[in-house]
Amino acid sequence: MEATHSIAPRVICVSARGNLDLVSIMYFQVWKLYRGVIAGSPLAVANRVFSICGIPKLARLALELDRTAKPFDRDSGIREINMRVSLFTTVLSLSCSLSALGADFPRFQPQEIDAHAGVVCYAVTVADVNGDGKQDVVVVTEDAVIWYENPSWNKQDIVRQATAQDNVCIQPHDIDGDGRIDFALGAGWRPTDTTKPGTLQWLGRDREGRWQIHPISFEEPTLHRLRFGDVKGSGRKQLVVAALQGRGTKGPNWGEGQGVRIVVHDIPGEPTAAAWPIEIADSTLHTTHNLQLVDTDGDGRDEIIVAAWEGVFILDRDPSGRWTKIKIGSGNQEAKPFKGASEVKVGRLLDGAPFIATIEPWHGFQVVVYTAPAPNEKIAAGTTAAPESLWTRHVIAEPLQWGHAVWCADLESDGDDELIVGQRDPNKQGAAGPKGPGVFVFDVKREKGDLVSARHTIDDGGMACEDALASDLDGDGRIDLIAAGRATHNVKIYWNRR
Ligand SMILES: [Ca+2]
Ligand SMILES: [Ca+2]
Ligand SMILES: [Ca+2]
Ligand SMILES: [Ca+2]
Repeated sequence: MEATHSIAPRVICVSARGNLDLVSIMYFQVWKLYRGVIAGSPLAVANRVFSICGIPKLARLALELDRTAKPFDRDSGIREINMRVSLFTTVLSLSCSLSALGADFPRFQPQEIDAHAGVVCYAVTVADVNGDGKQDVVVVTEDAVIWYENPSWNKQDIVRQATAQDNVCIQPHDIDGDGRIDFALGAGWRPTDTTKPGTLQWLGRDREGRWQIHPISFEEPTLHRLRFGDVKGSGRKQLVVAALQGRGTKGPNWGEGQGVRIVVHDIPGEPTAAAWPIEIADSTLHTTHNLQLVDTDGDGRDEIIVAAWEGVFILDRDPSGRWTKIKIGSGNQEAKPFKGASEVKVGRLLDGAPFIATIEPWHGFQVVVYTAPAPNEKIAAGTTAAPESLWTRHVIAEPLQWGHAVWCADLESDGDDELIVGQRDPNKQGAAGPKGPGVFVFDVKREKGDLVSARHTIDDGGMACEDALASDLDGDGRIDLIAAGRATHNVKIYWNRR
């Protein structure tokens, strides 16, 4: 019930924007939803509902009306409620312009917390490193893992010059279950060496709080991305690791030869032992540049969404341990020399239907959104999606030189996810749109059956973005952006302000 209460009013209010008759009807529905939850008159409920929906102007109006209107008699029934809703919407129409019904896109205030973290900031994530309840920022550079303490952003090393250069990827998880956050770290990054393995390790603290490096056995060359998730439905997370290239493959046609082994590691009872049990989720795809673990079908097991040379795929494991691969996105197969898709994240449209956002082709120049064949259709193996039924591909922006980060989050608190895109290189001279590199947000909506998107520039030129993510760092309910740079070497927070 909690989920319904938190999501439905947002959806209803957003759907109703621009149509006051609808506002009236929808408000009544919202009121019905909330009357058992929030004490007080319908207008007090409206105040709460609109506050939750992120429409402060309407929330204040409701509060004002509630103070000035006659006391509401709970027994006087639906007619009274309807009359008040009618009064409410009439006053609305007089008091608010239609534009005020829609929340404006937030302003993102930049704060550079490090002007030079390293030669290359390969990855950025957030985790509560010191256990004070505030998410800290963690950055991986070629030779260090650094954390920045929220809110001073004081910089401290976790490790430096203690792992095989270059470090390349990181994810937080309490691996040893001691209540303190640990990190899985991929290192030994050599992008074209498809014979010698990269190194996998986890970083945890001893009793005295000193960081220790624990190697994990790993055989695959070009270790590139890792994620924690429960792909087995065991109630405990596994560590899923993807290399970039298949063993022995070479460019420019990286799509030929042996595929990448996507390796699922169980965290053993004694995680400091290097031999973590593994199984292979797939070994047929090439240039698997990124992956996300997400339970798209609500069966309690995460699927692996992977962007590859061959397109976008879902890898799903059934309880017996059998893996199924479903192609859902074509990727860009026309581009040369690189093909397919490189970044990938799942988001939600306002109607609740999932979309998948990618950069295409590999290290590409297009921002692409895939929508499911039918709204709300289940998308994993064994469900209603027919194998090989590709999702609809929408190119929502191009060119965008060397797109290198995608994240989905509801930055406006209006019920749907926006796409956050990090661009690593400047656009070619004379190209349309922003000059780049930078950070851009795309607001994607369905409109009369089509997908439309609006671009918002967060940073144009000040962030050669290698990695980015979204997280509410100051706990004000608005989701902030964090990005880390390659050529700019920097780390920035973009504070989500109204
Ligand atoms: Ca903290
Ligand atoms: Ca721990
Ligand atoms: Ca699932
Ligand atoms: Ca949104």
